[in-house]
Amino acid sequence: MDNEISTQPHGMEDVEIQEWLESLDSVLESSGPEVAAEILERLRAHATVNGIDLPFSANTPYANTIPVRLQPLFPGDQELERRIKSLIRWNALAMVVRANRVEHNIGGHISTYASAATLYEVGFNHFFRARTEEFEGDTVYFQGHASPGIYARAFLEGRLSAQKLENFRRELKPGGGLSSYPHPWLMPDFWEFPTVSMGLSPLMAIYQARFNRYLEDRGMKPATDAKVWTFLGDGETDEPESLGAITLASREKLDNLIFVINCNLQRLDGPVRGNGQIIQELESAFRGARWNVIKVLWGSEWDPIFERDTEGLLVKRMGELVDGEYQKLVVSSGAYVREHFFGSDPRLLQLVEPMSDESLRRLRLGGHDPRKVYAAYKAAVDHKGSPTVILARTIKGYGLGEAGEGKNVTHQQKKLNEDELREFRSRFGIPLNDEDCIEVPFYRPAEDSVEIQYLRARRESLGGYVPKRSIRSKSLAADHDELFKEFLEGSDGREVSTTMAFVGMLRKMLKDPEIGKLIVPIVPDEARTFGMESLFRTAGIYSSVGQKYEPVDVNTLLYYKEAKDGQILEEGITEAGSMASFIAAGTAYATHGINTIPFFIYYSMFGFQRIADFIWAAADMRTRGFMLGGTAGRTTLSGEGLQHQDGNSHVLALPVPNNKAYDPAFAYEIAVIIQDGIRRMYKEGENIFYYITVMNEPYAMPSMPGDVKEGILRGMYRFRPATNSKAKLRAQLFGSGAILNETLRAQEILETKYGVAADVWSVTSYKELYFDGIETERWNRLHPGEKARVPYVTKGLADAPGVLVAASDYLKTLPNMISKWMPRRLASLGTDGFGRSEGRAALRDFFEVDSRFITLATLHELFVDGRIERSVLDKAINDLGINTDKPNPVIS
Ligand SMILES: Cc1ncc(C[n+]2csc(CCOP(=O)(O)OP(=O)(O)O)c2C)c(N)n1
Ligand SMILES: [Mg+2]
Repeated sequence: MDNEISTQPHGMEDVEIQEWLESLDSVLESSGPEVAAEILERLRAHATVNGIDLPFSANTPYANTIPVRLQPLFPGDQELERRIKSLIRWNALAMVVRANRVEHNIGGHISTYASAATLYEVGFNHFFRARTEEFEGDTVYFQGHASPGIYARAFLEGRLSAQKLENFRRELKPGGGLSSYPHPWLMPDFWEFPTVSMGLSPLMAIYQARFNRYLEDRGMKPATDAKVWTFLGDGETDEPESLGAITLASREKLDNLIFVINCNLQRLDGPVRGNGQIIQELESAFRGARWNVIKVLWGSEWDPIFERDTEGLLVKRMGELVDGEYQKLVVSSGAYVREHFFGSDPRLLQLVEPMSDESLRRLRLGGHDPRKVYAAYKAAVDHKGSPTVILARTIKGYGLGEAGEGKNVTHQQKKLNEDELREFRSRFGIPLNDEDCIEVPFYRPAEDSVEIQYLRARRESLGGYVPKRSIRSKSLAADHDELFKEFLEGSDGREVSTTMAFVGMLRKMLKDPEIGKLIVPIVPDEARTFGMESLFRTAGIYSSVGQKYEPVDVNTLLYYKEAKDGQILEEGITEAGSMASFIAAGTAYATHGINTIPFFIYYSMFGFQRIADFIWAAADMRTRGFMLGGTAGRTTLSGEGLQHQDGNSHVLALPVPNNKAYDPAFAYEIAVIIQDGIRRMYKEGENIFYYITVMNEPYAMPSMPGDVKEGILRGMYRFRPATNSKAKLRAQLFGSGAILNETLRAQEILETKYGVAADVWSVTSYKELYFDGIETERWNRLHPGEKARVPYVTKGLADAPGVLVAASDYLKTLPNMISKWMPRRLASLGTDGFGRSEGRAALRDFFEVDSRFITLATLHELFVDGRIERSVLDKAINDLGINTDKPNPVIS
């Protein structure tokens, strides 16, 4: 980097530059910043017209965005707030140090909160408004690694006991503990948003802010000035999700959204941009995306120095250093700062001549100065027309001194020695003597102390405590039998796909007097694929600005209708963004007290496989709603090939504990699952959500064969028993999704050609069957003295004779994982391997899941059992036209 300082480009005289600057100053003084900006804009245009090639830069100088003269007065008691903050710092540190004394390596983070304390405290004391009866409240996404500080504050507020703090990261202790990071699943009365998987919360927050507008525009909640505050790390911004949706936020003019990026210039291993400037990089990205960017770089101590610097030398020098140099400077002595920072130019040295080394060392960064942070927050909440990002410069591990302040190891620092503890205590004025302090006790002043009184009063004036999660929505009342009845009746021979059947249900649900308004259809640019375009016109596509153009297809019945009160969230090609909308809608029962019911339909391959971590976060957040994996099934989606054909998602859905995953074959099965899902989630208030795969293969939908609702929901039921139950050769065939039809064809072939009488079962959910099995085993293990329970699968197959064969459009592991509860050996067919661009018949031959292979597997099982001759098997292979030397689909 060029360290030479010159303010005289191309020999321009100082005086000339000075004249230009002075005349701008005078315009500023007499006519204000808008006129000054207008003049500069005109000058830029004029320069361009005259062939002056102005280099593009989205950056402003390396200085505070808000000048001192526009800085509002700090409304709080700064000294008292500093004392409260110091106590929180101490308790946050104590929590981590104590936890690691009790159990070595239990972990926890000190340095993240240490750097962010002022950013949070200014928010808590002056900005974050709680949810009340009258006001919906602000929404705050806390940086996951700062959680010790948030707990420590709740301790001072009297919301968390010392016992809870003692059990930080030891949640299984009697009386419970505190989760390492924000997890609504584990602390449902406290945390609202899981943020610790980096990059998820910035994207979720953008869609949350947009969903708030959606609710307002659709008249479902009053328009308010509630804000969505999102705290993130500068290192976190390297996650593609962090910045991936920032243009949506500006396009939608989300001035209800505020990002606060804690720019301590460090991540876990070292500097975020040792050789560059992360703040300038972020500024240009956000300014380029048309956000309101507020830089808070320098504390108030710097103000007089800037004032003395009439030549702009200081700000130029500040722009020259790379972050690696800055990291070194902040932990160096005043003498070092004088020599290495100011020493680059005698004129700079002169600026700080009157200052002692000690006062140079004490020059604070902006993110540690409440006055600067307050000014930035105030400007952010007052700003109209675009989202705001605050880039606040801080020091990682602020206050830890030798124990880690600004050091590369600071992120992992969990222990302090006695000297370090005493130093920290003294620096922040914690009233503990030398002896007590090394025990690192939690410290809370008396209830009637000025600190606690002040802290309580501040929160009271902001409506109560934050974070706090509560459920304010009322349960739905209706059972919706009428709504779903028609779908139990079949399609009268008409061939429809399960996707079409689902869209029919969706259309009907949208008209329902109770739930119609609550439905939120979400689709990432795939509505036509699913035959949902008819909903465009009837439900409308949500657009915050309505429709400013006449759509090209306006004369058609199904035209592309955008509307301010449109109901469909047509998100464009972003499964991550759509999932974030799903989460916002699926948690509105808590966040807003509104029971919105999201139906997110997407290409099934791009769900669990692509955005699994968002789904995990949704589960943690107790999100409710329905995810529909469209065009599902490795062999059912023909033509599309390796990247699109999904035989994985039902396996990838297994780990999500509260997700119910179904692979239904028929319309009535879907109807039963959705109706029951609405009941469980929105009437009974269960914290579950659904994954349902729907296919695009058309076939006649049968009517529901008797009362099989329980079987559908629990995972399997006998769909079509064998006609000749007295036959000598018997089999049980299990089919799922579109492959159920192959199973039914195999049933026929087996009966007519080989004299095998087979029952056909529809397996709607291997996951449900598996969970039932492991839970039953567990109960039996823990209750050996009681009558053993029997898994659902075992019970169901008690009177089911013959060999067992399962086939699905997913990996063979699904049926295999429940086979241990079956009465006999199971042969499993499935679609392990890469997909192919082909038609359905060829694909099912390739993956060996068609009726021929199901027939063969059945005969083979009978042969292994000694029930049929080898010759029968050989002939069958020949008759069925099976190539025994075909490539192995699993690895080809
Ligand atoms: C997706 C993901 N990857 C990695 C991590 C592990 N991790 C936790 S904190 C951290 C560094 C955080 O740095 P930064 O975002 O700058 O936050 P700071 O603590 O400096 O405020 C990392 C890599 C994580 N939590 N999530
Ligand atoms: Mg950082």
